[in-house]
Amino acid sequence: ALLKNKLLNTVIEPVSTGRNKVTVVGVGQVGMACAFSILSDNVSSDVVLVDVMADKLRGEMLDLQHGSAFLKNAKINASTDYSATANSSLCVVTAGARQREGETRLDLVQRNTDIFKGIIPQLIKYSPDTILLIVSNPVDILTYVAWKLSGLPKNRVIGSGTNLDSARFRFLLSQRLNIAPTSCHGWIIGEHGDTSVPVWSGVNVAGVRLRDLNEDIGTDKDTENWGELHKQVVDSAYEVIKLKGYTSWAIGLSIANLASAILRNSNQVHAVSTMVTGYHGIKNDVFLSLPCTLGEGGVSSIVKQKLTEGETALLQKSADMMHEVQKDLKF
Ligand code: 6V0
Repeated sequence: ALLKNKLLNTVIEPVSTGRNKVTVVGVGQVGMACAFSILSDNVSSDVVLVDVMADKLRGEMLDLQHGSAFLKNAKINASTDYSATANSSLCVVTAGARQREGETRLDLVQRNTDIFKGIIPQLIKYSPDTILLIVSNPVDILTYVAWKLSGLPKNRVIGSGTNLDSARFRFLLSQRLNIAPTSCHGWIIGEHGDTSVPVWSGVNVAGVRLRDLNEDIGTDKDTENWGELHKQVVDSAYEVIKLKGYTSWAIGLSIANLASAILRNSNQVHAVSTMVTGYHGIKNDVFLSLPCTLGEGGVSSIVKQKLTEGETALLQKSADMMHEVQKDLKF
């Protein structure tokens, strides 16, 4: 008999798929940062990587597998064939072209839509009840594209949205106030990118609203120029791309945080891209970020923020822009 059979007596065949299986499509800078954060934070114990570049894919898989002894016994697999993704609870999609220096997120739209046509139906074929978490840019429009291509209910298709922008904003607040980012509360909603909306009316520390201390905060009238923080948030990705060529660590951490909320059914509130028709006077079917509770079913509720007229107008402008781009997309 084989050594294995001398050692082990089978009671039942082991269950092949864990309950928290996560597929990451795209093993570029962003996909690998997501996979690494998910594994090192112990969010999933069953991670599958997919890409079209077979060698790079296998190399990344082996490199992570070699670190298994330092992780909590996670299973790590990779394949160019989507059957390996079967029964994933969550599929994170990071595949596609990224911005080159000077290119906007919206410039990528048709290129990445075409790539999604080859990815989304395959994911759904093998995991019909999955949750899709879209990261590829322009993320809000591609979340709409993924929703259309997947046929999933809207609560199960989520874009990483302004979760990252909000984190960048909280970091900048923390620097200026010398308070930990987790204690600086501020939300950026709307489009992930150039027309995102900072909700200055709600920015607070320990429930003290900064606007009550400085009524001009975030406006051009503000002599302390706090509005600069939002400009920096908008410029963040451009700056990092200019300096190192791509962004990766922050988006990876942000995705692990979202994945954890979903897989642990925690009902944590995050600014993620969701279908916003009917909210804040938006009429078209577009995806934009609003604060959402996340759990096993995906988005379970949307927080109805009290926005000022100015904030609502900015959000509606983002929505109009999304719709303008979406209507010319070829599926
Ligand atoms: P990258 O390093 O070029 O990696 C992209 C990967 O996608 C490569 O490994 C490709 O082989 C793979 N790929 C391409 N086509 C397919 C396909 N049909 N099927 C499977 N895999 C494919 O790019 P990077 O990882 O830097 O960026 C990926 C995407 O994330 C880009 O669209 C970025 O703009 C976007 N980001 C989104 C962010 C967000 O906040 N939502 C943040 C950062 C980047």
